[in-house]
Amino acid sequence: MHADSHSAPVAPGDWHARAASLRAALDRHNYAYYVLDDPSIPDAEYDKLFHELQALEQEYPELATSDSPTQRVGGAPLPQFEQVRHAIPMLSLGNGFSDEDVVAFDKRIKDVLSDGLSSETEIAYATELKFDGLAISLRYENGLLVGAATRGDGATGENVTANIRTVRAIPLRLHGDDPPHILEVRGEVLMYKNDFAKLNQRQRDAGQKEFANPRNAAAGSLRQLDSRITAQRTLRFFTYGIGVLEGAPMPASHSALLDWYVSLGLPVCKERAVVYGAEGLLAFYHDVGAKREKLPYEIDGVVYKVDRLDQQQQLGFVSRAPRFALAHKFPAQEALTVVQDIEVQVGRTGAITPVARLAPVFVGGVTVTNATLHNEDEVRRKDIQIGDTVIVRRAGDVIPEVVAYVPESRPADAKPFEMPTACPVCGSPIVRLEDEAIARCSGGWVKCSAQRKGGLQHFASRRAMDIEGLGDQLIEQLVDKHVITTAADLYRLGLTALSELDRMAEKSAQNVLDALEKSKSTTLARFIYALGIRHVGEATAKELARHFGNMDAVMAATEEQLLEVADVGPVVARSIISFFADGLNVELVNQLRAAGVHWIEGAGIDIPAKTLAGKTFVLTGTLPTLTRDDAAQMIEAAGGKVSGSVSKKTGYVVAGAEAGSKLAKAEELGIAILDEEALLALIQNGPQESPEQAVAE
Ligand code: 9MJ
Repeated sequence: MHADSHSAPVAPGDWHARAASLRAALDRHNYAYYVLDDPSIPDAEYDKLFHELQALEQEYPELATSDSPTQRVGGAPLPQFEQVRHAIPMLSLGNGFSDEDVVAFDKRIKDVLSDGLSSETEIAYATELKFDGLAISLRYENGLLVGAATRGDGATGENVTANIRTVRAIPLRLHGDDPPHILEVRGEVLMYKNDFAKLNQRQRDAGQKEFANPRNAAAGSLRQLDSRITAQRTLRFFTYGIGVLEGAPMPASHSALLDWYVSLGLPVCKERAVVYGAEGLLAFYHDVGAKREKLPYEIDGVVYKVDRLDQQQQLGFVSRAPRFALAHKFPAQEALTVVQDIEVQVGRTGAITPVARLAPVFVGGVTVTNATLHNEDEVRRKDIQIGDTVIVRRAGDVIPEVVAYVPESRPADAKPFEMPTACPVCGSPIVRLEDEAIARCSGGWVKCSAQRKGGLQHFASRRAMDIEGLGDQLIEQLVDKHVITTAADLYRLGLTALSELDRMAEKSAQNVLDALEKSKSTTLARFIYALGIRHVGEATAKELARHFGNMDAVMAATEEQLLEVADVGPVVARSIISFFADGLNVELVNQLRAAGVHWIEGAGIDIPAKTLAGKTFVLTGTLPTLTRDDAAQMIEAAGGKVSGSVSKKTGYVVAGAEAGSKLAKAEELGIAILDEEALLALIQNGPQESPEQAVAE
């Protein structure tokens, strides 16, 4: 924090200096937060400084300069937006969708520039992200923001200056002592995904219409006639272009232009590079594609621009798009299609999920025919009906979902969804508890084969019993053909029964049997998780295993005892109690144990309670007698944690035969290395303090 940002006592008459220092401090914090993405003070501190400046300016109005952070709050509504003519038109971009398009783009450019180049020279390109927002032009005169306009049709846009002033990522004054006489900065206004989610939550709470996506939310916020509303929405900005420039030399390249913008305090996205040739362009495309979902904002592709501005000029324009640039689009994540029907699916806990059956549509790189509608309330809230045209979204590996319907396209015979009263699979009544969003089939796994299948699929899944080769479809067949009912039946399967199934050769049947055999040796935490107790996820299962150390104690635990476990609240505790109150579930556990499913129980090997509390272990290589799971289970039972990678925070690395890079890293960082014997001793006795530590504490 900066010394001048505190409310120091100020001598009367020094108000000017105090206001200037508050303005500078607030600008700096804004810049750190919105441009550098590196907050310098807590929000509450910022607010304190802001209110101090506001109070000062109210008392002495002559202190309120036009670039003061207080002038971002937004004023009285405009009757309409004024039209603004762009001195230099705002361009659009040509699009490419495939590797071939990119290769052709690079070739076109090489052909035009061929005069001055040898045929081997690769073109230098500036690469950046293609933001999915609104293009804006900002006008700075002598460093001061004086105007902002939307792109409009490229020649004429709308004057949105009052709204743009509320965007804290946009400097009201450029940094540096020698700003250009005139600078028109072009870039994109957008909304971050988390700010979009918060905005929609607020809209929901206020009973107002939600926005379909961050782009619409950004557009809706920027095109508000009342800038006080814009001020309440967190908008961001990234620069990527230039219009008029007077009173400063034009940089020689696009990358140099962006570097200059950085020095002027303008927000420039860090995800950019200079690359060479089509190969460099495609590598950038794939790099960005891989991190797309993790970015805090939405992008719909990447943009390539010939880096050298003299070459850009030589290339010129085709219609209104520059020949020197290409937008390489990702497959669209949203598409329009028609809801042909709404059916319900029954999950492993009986949860009833309405699912939209869609006319097939290509979105997010695959053909989608179903999309989740989550639950009954969600269908009502979004008012999705059968026959509607809807926006379907598939982002990354996320399950496709219906975002919204298109009101103009609703047919007269559109049919609202009705929640069935009986389970479509087993006919048991569907019930919905008053305070729950989810309706459930009341049949349980005994009556409802959908729940049985779901439960078994969960039991076999990788993070539960990890039965390799026992996939969802195989389980469906086994249940449908009444070969199995419970998880215990899985361990009674024989080669003949399995080989008789569709698409099951004897070899794969044997593989499944081997996997079943292997799965019998497990950990208590995995076993608890595999049971599929409602509200008991992986983390809770681990805590239960760590706390109780053995299965019988978990099954016998009272609500009070369960509440002592980290992670367990009343809802989880009651769910566990009611699970084991059902004799069938207790019998299932006993049958599984009788079938040979086993684990190392904390109590059985007498591990002292918390000898390893606070210590993190990394396991690597093959230990002489313990499997890695056994070792992990013992460490966790003794209160330690097991991690997958070595860092400075790692307490010990347990190394067996053929340990690899983790061992090397541990040696490099000077982390204690244990063999199996040393690990067992440590678990029994706890860490022995070294003499220095003893003194230090
Ligand atoms: C977007 N939308 O992110 C341009 N754009 O350049 C980037 N748009 C552009 N550049 C010239 N990164 C015209 C439009």
